[in-house]
Amino acid sequence: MALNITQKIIKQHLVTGEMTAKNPINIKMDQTLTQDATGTMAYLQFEALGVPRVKTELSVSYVDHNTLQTDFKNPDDHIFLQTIADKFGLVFSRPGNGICHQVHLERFGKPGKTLIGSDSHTPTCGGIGMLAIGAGGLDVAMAMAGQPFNLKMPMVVKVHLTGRLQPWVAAKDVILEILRRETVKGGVGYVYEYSGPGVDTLTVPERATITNMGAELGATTSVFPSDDETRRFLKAQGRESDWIELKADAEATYERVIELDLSKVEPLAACPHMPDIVKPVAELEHLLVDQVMIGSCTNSSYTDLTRAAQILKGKSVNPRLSLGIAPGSRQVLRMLADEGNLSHLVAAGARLLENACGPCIGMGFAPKSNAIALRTSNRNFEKRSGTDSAQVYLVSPEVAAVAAVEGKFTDPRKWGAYPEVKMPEKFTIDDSMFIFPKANGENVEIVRGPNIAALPIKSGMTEELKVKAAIKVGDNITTDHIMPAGKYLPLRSNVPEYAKHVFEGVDSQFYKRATEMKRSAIIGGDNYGQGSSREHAALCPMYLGVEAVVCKSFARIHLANLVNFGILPATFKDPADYDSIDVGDELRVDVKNLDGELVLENLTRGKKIPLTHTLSDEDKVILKAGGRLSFAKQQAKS
Ligand code: MIC
Ligand code: SF4
Repeated sequence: MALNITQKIIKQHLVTGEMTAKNPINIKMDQTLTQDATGTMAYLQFEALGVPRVKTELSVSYVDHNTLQTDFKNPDDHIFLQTIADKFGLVFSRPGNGICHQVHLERFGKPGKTLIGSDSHTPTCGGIGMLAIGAGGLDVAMAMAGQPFNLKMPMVVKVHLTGRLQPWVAAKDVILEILRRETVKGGVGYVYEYSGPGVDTLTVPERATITNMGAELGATTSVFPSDDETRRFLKAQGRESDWIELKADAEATYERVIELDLSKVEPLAACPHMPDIVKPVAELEHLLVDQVMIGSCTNSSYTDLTRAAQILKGKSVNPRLSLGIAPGSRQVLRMLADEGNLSHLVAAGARLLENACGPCIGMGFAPKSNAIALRTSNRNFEKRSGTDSAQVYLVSPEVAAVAAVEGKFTDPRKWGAYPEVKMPEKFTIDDSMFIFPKANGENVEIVRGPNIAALPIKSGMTEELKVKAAIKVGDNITTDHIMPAGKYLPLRSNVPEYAKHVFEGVDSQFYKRATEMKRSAIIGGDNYGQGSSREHAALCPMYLGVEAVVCKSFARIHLANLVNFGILPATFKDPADYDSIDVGDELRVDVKNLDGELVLENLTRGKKIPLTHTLSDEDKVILKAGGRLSFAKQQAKS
């Protein structure tokens, strides 16, 4: 049978299940990655599983989110992660080495392999032909323990690329164009697989920009073929032996096909406050700009920043704004320095930020009140930048650099000659900021500072959920709405403290109300839980007594996280029933039997509301046990 790339990789890694669309399958994970903001929790969970050593081909623990170190909390997390890595056999990427996705692409990603990461932008490595999937930390912990990853067999969309990008048009514009067409929920249940003659014209970092932001479509992942370009990239990274060819069979079939002529794409911007509100830059030229940030795992590669430097060479940053530069990795930073491009950036007045996530996750460099900020990152959710009133637009490094000089949105195509930047034949390779594991970690002592709180574990599900509606929210609620990051990010390893901020920006009374209600439910609209993979968006509500989320539809990773933490995820059979529940209503759901439809009784209004769910048999057992960790522990005992 003719197979596409997604099916080929899944087939090679299939442990159980049938490869028919939407069917539950289990696949073996070759590699894992974590970052510090989700990693501390993932390793606490891994520890709880009692497995002495990771069982993957490669597991890497990165530190890139919490690097400001304004007090003991971040460094406590770092040393905890370093000692954990040492003990359990992981590679540790030290703070200062770069953003997990960029570094993984440079140093570890391998075509044809599977990767699971506790960060929603893990699909970045799809740019190198990996099947790279973002998940909650607990799913990553299970993969490190050698368990296969459970998912629904994805449907595959073919994105057929033709033509070639015009000067000043970038990979960022390609993914923005796809987001414009597909929306932030259009990708749920799908893998976006790129093909066609246009693929040859894109470098690996360009492909990685596209697969990175496939996360914003809600997609399971995105993947490019592994071809000569992939081979050149790996060779330049000193890893040619990691290359294999990977392409779809000529007769492979797809669920849908998207045609995209690269030569017709124009410079685009995602407007506040969603990545799919996309407009041509040419239509935004009336807008003055107050801040520009070039960086994040989407656009911080060597070519991105070298091009920005070439645009800024001999120019000055406009006095009305500040330009921040956050290179994606130490490799990128060193090469910028060695080739003189760092000097152009600094001479132009750019402010050099650490090569980490930084402003992308609201860690410093917040814009001023009501600012218009142009950022090359992937998410422009309200308040994420750290300034509630800021308006963040997502753009390519080209558009960002030109705006930094002009002080306003400017269609870069008017700007003269497009600086040509070649992919290097050899990247500067320096792995000295990785700590590779010792053969035996038995005697390593794990260092736990006061910020590392014990892991809350839920007891089994009761036969009947008798809860009160603690909050009712609209469509496209992100995990940033549920569990704000930014200034609270240092609390990631301290659930009791972090839980005080659940839904804070949406409803400041939520914590108080949920605590008083003791047993509660969340009522949501469409695409509930989109965005980040942070399992705290399930874990912290669980800690506050949330037992069910009832909404119109869910985002994939968040749905899995809810199951993992023992919260029932159910959808309205008839979306109109959303209107039949209000905050404070008393609700009852009989969950003795999770097979088939459920009925929610709104006791306050005397109304019966039919609910549906997409739980697999395994999910049901996990929910009954009170979550995946309780389930795994029960199994270990039996
Ligand atoms: C993000 O971009 O929102 C994050 C921070 O990288 C998250 C992970 C997290 O919440 O820790 C993600 O994308 O999964
Ligand atoms: Fe870091 Fe931002 Fe990428 Fe998330 S999206 S991994 S915060 S750079």
